[in-house]
Amino acid sequence: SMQCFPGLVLALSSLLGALALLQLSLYLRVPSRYGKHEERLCRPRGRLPARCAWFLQELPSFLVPALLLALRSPPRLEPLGCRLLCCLFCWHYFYRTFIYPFFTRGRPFPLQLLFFGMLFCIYNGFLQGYYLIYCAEYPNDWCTDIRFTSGLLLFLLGMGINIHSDLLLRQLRKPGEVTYKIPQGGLFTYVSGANYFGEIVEWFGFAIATWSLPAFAFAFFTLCCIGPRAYHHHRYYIKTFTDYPKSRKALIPFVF
Ligand code: NDX
Repeated sequence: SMQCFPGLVLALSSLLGALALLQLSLYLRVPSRYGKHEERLCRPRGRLPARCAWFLQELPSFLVPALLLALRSPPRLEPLGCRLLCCLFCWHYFYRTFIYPFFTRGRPFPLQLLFFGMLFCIYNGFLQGYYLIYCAEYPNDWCTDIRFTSGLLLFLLGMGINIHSDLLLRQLRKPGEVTYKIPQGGLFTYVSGANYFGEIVEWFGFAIATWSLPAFAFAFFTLCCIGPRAYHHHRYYIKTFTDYPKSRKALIPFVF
């Protein structure tokens, strides 16, 4: 049966950190090619409807840790912290897999990126789940620790912002429409990448609540992946809409 190999956790987390840096260097200059940054001439054959694509891509991030949690034998009853934290991770990906895709009005998604996205979700789902279920040790009063409580608060706040912003973006289109408009309301009043801001806050909250290397590596990865994307969205809006609100920032309200 499975057990904790600290060296494996260290290796997988380091590789995740390295992938984050690779992403940063790739995507600071050019955006990843999906959504509004996809090249116009892309063959339609190389794409899948947004619904299927997001469902398939994100499913492993829910399934892998959920299965690790369910199948661990003997079931890990103590400490409570590990199961709770693993459930938080699964909760986000339950939303991202089973709710978000069914409402999206996004354009078809490139198959190639879908493949890498899925690999990433398997990798990260395994790393976070394996660490929390087989390796993490928390004191019995972790639930009252300032790291857990403040991290959980940030996680919930970020998730709220992320879901709300996803909703505002979706409402910009009628079903079947594929045009881009200026996002309004919520945190979009302050930043172009409100959904990304929420997601980043969420995963840093998760990292603080778990106080773990894998979770900090994932939060850093998220920052390097969608941070640059927020910047490219912002540039796209400024270029496309002459009436784009001048005071709006790219990612962090009032700052950047
Ligand atoms: N999926 C995370 N890297 C990614 C997919 C791509 O969950 O090879 C990372 C995730 C993957 C990436 C994933 C990992 C790295 C990959 C990358 C592809 C290449 C890269 C694999 C897995 C890679 C190396 C080299 C390291 C191997 O038509 P449309 O689609 O544009 O419509 C959009 C619509 N919309 C608008 N509608 C009207 N008017 C406007 N102005 C509009 N603006 C947008 O809203 C969409 O339907 C929708 C959202 O669009 P957008 O662009 O704002 O968000 P999107 O990027 O699609 O993300 C959707 C949500 C969002 O909440 C975000 O926070 C979350 O997913 N997300 C996304 C990416 C990564 C991630 C979270 C994370 O790292 N935690």
